[in-house]
Amino acid sequence: MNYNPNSAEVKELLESVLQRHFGCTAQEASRDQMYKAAAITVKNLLSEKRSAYKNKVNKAGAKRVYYMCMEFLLGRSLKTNLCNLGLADAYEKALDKLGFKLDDLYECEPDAGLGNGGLGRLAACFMDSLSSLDYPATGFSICYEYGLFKQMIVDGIQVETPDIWLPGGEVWLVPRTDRTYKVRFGGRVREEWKSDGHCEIIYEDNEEIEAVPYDTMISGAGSSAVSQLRLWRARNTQKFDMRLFTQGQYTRALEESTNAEIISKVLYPSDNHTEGKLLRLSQQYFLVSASIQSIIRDHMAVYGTLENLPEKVAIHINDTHPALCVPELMRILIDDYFFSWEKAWSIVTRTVSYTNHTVMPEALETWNEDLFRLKLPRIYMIVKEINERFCRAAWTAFPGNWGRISHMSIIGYGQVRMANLSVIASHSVNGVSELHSSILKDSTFKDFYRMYPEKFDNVTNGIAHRRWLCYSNPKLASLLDECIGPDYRHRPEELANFAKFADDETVKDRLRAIKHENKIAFSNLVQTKTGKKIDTHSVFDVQIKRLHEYKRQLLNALNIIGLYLDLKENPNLDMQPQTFIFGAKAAPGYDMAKRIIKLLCMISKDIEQNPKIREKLNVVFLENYSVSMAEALVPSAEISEQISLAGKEASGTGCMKLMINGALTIGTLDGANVEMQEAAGAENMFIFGLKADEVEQLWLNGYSAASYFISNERLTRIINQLSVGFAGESFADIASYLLNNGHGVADPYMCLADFESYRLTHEAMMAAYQDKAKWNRMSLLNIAAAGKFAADRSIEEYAQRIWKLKKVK
Ligand code: 26Q
Repeated sequence: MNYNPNSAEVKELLESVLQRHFGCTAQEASRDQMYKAAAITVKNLLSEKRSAYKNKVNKAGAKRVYYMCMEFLLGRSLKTNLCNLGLADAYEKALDKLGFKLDDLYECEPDAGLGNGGLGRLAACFMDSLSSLDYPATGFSICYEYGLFKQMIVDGIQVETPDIWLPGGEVWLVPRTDRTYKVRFGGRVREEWKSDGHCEIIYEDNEEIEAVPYDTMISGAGSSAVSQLRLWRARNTQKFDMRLFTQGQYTRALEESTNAEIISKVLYPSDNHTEGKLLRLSQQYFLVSASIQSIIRDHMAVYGTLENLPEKVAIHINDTHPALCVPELMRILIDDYFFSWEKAWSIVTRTVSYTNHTVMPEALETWNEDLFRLKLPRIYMIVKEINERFCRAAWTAFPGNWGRISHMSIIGYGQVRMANLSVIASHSVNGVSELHSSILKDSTFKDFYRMYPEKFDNVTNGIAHRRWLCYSNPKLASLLDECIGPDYRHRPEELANFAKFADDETVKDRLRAIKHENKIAFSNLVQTKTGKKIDTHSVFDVQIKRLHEYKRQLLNALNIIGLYLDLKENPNLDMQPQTFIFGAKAAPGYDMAKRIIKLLCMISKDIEQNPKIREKLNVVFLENYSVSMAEALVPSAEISEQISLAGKEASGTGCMKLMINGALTIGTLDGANVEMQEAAGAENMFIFGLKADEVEQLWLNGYSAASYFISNERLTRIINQLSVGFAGESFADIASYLLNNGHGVADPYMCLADFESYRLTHEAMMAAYQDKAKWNRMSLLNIAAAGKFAADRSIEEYAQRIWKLKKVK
C-alpha cells in the first residue's frame, strides 16, 4: 500500500470515498461531507499502516505497552494526522482542485473531549510520542457518548450542556463487533471444587454487559508505528423482551435494553476530586475487565501461553482509576487459566506499573467496602486476599507496628483504598515532576517508600511538541527551522541551539513580530466568535486550566482588582495596557469554582462599562475552553500564569505549552515550574511566593488569613471591593471565604499569604515588558530551554526505565 499518495492520488481517493459514502461528487459535497471524506481516507491509510506494523511487532515478538486511562483528551485528529504523515501539502492541493480549503475542513471537526484536563491530555500526548518513537502501544479507555460538558456562560454563570461529539467524531472510529467481551457485575459467586482438584467459580444472578471496541488509530510523525486507541462502549446483552414487544409495549422494550448502556454514556466531569459513585466504579471495572480480556486474547494468539506475560506486556495504570486491572488480571489467571496464587501474583506484579497524578487528599480514590463487594463480588474476594497477604508481609517488615500497617492496608475503616492497591501491586510507582515525586516519597507514600524504596521513580511530564509548537504555531516553527534546522521536530533537545541567537537582534525582532501576528490572529478569532475586541497592543496575560481553588484563579483576580482600583482612583495612571485572558471549566457541582467564574465575568463586565479603565485593563473570560481553543490561544500568549499553592499541582503541562511558544512564566515553585526554572534559569522566569515546605510549616503553625488582610492596606481595599462588588453583584461570600470561612479554614489555599509577593512580581514583569529587547531575549531563552518538556523525552524514560520496551521500526 502506498502510504504517501501525491495530490492527484489524494484527489482520486477523496472522490471515490465521497461517491461510496455519500453518493455525491466533489461539486455536490458539503464542507462537512468533504471533511468526513478526508477523515475516512486518512483512517483507511492508517489502518493499513497499523496492520503492517502489527505484523512486524508480532514477528519480532516485541514487548508492548498497554496504557490504561479513564480519559484521553484527544482534541481534533485530522490536522495532526496529516502533519504527522507528511500529507498536509498533498491534501491541501487536492482539495484546492476540488474547490475546498483544508483549513476550513479542520474547523468542521469537533474536539474529542474524552477527558477533563491534564491527565487526559497527557495520555493523548503520550500516544503521539509512542507512535512517533516506534514503540508498540495500545491505549484503552471508554467511548463516552458525551465527553466533557460544553460550557456556556449566561450572565456570568456557567451552564453545562451535553457534548454531542459522535456525529462529527465517529468517522475516526472503527467498530469491532467481532471482538466484544462480556463484563460481569453483581450477583453472587460460589466456589466449587472439581474432581481434578481445581476450583471452579460459579456466578449466580449476576448482570452481564457487553463491551464493544471502537478503535481509533494514532499516527506518529515520520515513523512506521501506528498506535491504537481502543474505546469501549457498553451494550446490553439481554435481548429485546419480544413478549412486551409484540404486546405493543414497544417503547418499554427499548427502555429496558438501554439500561446497561448508561455505563459508557458520560464522562464524570470532575478532576482532582472523587465522589464514591457506583456508576463510576462500574465504568472503571468495565474499562478494566474488557481491556484485560482483550490483552490476554491477543497475547494468547501470538504466544499460546501466559507464562511470559511480563516479558511481552507492560500494563500501565494512569492514576488509580484503572487499578482494578490488578484483581481482574489475578482473576483471569487463577479462575480461567488455573495459575496458583503465588504464580499469578508474580506475573501481575511484574507486569503492572502505576503513575500517581495528585497528592490532594480529596482526589485519592476510596470505595465503600459494602458497595464494592455487592457490585464486584469476585473482585472483592481477590482484593481481600491481596490485602491479607500484604498485611502479613508488612508485619514482617514492621513487626508490631499496627498503626503503620493499618495505614498501608488496602481495606480499612470500611473503605477500599485504590492508591494502596496500586502501590502494592506495581513494580514501579512514579510521580509526574521532581517535586511531586519527592512529596510522594516523603509524605503521601512515606511508609511504602520505606518498605519498597526500589519501586519509586520520577518521570517529569511532557507535551506533544509537534502539536503544540510545530502545527499550532507554524510561524515560530519556520523561524526555528531557519535558525537551527528542522531536526528539533524529532529531537526536541535540539531546541537548545536556539539559545545561540539570544543576542541576534534580527531573530529577536522576528520573534516579536511573530508573537504580534499571532496576537492579531487570536484577537480576530475572538472577535468573529464573540464580537469582543482585544487590544493587540496590550500584553496577553493568560491563565488557562481547570477552575480549582488550589490553582488560584482567585489570586489572579485579587491582583486584577488592585489594578482596577488604581485606575478608578487615577484614570490617567501611566500603566502598560494589560488583557487578562481566562479559560476554565468548573466541575458542575463545585460551587466555589463557579463563584470564581462569576467574579471574573463580573469584573470583565464592570470594566467594559468603564471606558477609561478599559483602555488599560481588560478581562476576557473565554467560553468553553477546549484543546482546540488552547491551540489557537497559546501561540499568542505573552504571560503564563502558573500560580498554584506550592505542593498542590503535581506537574502542570499547560505551563510547558506556553513556555515552548515563548510566553514568560509567573509562577510558584510548584510542580514542573521548578524544573522549568532550572532549565531556563531563574533570571528568565518570574518566581514568587511560599515554597512547598514553607506552606507545610505555615499550615502546622496555624495559618491566619486575617493578619495579611489587616497589615496590607492594598489587600484591605481589594477585599472590601469584593463585598461592594462588580457590575452590580456583591462578592461578599468570597470576601468571607478569604477571611472567616464559616466551615473549615479561612483562605485554605493561602491566596492572602502569597498576595504581596505575587503583586510585586507581576509589577516587575510589567517593568521588564517595557524593555522589549530584554523581554524578547528572555522569551527566546525560554523556547530554547523547553526541549526537556517534550513528551518524547518522557516516553523515552518510561520506555527504558519502567516498561523496558524496544523500538520496532
Ligand atoms: C476520580 C474518581 C471519580 C471521578 C473523577 C475522578 C478523577 C478524574 C480526573 C480524578 C482526577 C482526575 C484528573 C486529574 C488530573 O488531571 N490531574 C493532573 O494531571 C496532570 C498530568 O499529570 C498534572 O500535570 C496535573 O498537575 C494534575 O492536576
